[in-house]
Amino acid sequence: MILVADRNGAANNSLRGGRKSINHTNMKKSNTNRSGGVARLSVSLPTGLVADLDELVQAKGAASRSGLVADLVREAVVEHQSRTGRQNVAGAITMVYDHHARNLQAKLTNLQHDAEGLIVSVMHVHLSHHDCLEVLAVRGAAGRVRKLADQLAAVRGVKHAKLTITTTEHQETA
Ligand code: NI
Repeated sequence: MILVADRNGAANNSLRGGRKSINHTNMKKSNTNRSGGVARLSVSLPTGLVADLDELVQAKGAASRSGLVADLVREAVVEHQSRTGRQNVAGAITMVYDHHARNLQAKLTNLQHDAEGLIVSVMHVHLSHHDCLEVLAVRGAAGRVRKLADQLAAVRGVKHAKLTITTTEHQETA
């Protein structure tokens, strides 16, 4: 199969386990810069995974295999960059907590005040008698965003906390 990627080797991390290889010899040197242009490369995937990929293309209504693979690669790149700490990211921290837990509200409030500048918006939903759902829209250095999410998740009484991130840097879409 043929897929399109904008970075040499980036596709390596995007697909789930199993055999895979990327034939770099098909990459044109002139197309390996990170902005603009399209590079063609061939990859080898287990047959079953190709069938899964095609099903996913259909299910998601993606324009092509290339478009879907490019999306998966971008997701993996953003995820990777978010661990380096330097990249600016935007995203949401979604959490559910029992507001009856001792000192929980005060701890969460303190952490959010300490993360000055990171939180741009907060939505609070009283889910049930016990549980609250809170969604924090965040923007800033990846390391700080991730640290805040980890700190909130660690507070006793927080049942679930998940950080979803995207990039704030403009990217060409294939
Ligand atoms: Ni509430």
